[in-house]
Amino acid sequence: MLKEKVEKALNEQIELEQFSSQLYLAMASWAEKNGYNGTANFLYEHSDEEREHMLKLFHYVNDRGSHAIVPQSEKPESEYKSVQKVFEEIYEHEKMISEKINQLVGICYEEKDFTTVNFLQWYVAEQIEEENLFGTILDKLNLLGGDKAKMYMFDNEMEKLTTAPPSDTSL
Ligand code: OFO
Repeated sequence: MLKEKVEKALNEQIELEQFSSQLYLAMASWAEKNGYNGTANFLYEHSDEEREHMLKLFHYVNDRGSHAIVPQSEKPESEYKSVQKVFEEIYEHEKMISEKINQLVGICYEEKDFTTVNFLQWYVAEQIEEENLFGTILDKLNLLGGDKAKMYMFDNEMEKLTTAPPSDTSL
């Protein structure tokens, strides 16, 4: 069974991952409504990935004999000023998540729970990837400066970053 402090911290991380999933879902919906279908598909997929991050923690807590709690997630914004603003927010959000993961690892060290430290290494590595990915996307957007034709090309490129087939838009 996990120590109380570790269980609480993991449940807080579950809540954060759930919020990330909801946030990217809201952003995907905004992008879709505004004609950025490539960006929308990329964000829908990323929302699913965040749910997987949440579930991975969820199962770990229960597998260790503790109790994973379904979080009540805060409602994300549904309106965004631009694609650039969306990615600025994501980048800041992911940096915050990395900080939280590091704090979580710190708590596990304090509690001498090295099994959980080991488990969390996946998240540490994942955050490096995510910060790199979103940092690169944001650099690209900063170069484009909101130019409409270039934004169209950007949106096509985002589609290529999506591994899942595009959602059915014929309905
Ligand atoms: Fe976007 O990352 Fe989860 O952990």
